Amino acid sequence: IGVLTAAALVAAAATACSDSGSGSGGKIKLTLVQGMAGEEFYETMACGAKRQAASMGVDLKVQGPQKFDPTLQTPIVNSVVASRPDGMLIAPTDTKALIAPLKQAKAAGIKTVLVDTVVDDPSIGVSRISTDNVKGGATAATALAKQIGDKGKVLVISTDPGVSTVDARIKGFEQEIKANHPNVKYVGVQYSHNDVSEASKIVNAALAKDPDLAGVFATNLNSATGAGSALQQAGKLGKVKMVGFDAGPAQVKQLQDGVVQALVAQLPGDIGAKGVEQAVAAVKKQTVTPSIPTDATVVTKENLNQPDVQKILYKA
Ligand code: T6T
Repeated sequence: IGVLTAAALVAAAATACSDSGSGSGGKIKLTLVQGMAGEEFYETMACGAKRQAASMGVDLKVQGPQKFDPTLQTPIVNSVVASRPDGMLIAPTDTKALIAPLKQAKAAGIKTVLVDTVVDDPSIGVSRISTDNVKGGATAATALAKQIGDKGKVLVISTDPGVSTVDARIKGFEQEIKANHPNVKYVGVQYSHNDVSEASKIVNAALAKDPDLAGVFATNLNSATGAGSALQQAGKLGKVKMVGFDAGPAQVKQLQDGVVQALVAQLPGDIGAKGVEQAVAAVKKQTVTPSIPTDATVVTKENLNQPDVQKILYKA
């Protein structure tokens, strides 16, 4: 086996993530609607989906709003529905607001697969593929409790209520603290609207209110980036411990710098690839799996450099 040069590796990566078959006739046509364009979790998901689409000879387009916001995602769904693909993979940005547009997709005969997030209507989505987020939240609670010696105040930073994934992570976190950590005092959840600077502000205000804050659980990428930089700027490194969901480049840097002690890494590439598989099966009227859980891995400084951990870190 030859050794790939750096240039060849870049070329291979570009090939793996480039759009597959642009609209050639006769192919199954799918569109992936991301929760947010350009964000590492959803770009890694797109990469997995594109690779799978290329291997199955399927045409896949990818679109997403500039912000994680149902008022920006809804018009994208409407235009995808108007373009009549055979199937759509979507990460809905709100459990309720996206129900009506997704009903339109169903009425138009578009096979829809929910990737990552879901809506509160079980009739939508021929298949739903995501991390077990309740379990992931509980895992984060266990990791944070261990870091703080199982005592002290802990705060959760999330995005917005009504986002299925992060709501489930909060639920799992709360349940685990309540059930198994009597000396950990949960001071509640605050919402950053998925905005890095808002997450920082929240942590700064929390530190002013509770100078003895012991730990923070950040439920996704932007929450963690903002919360971590606030801890860093406040000189709280090592004093306030943090666990974050997701493993983008900024989170890995924070882990290396001792800002965050553990990450719960998802498998967005697998979610995208399985989404394509299920959508194609639905279009071909083959057997579809209604619910597919994907794995989560706790990443720490200790296991960060293991090859099996390196390969699950999100792409930049
Ligand atoms: O945590 C992921 C995703 O699972 C969640 O639904 C929204 O936030 C992320 O995209 C990370 O920022």
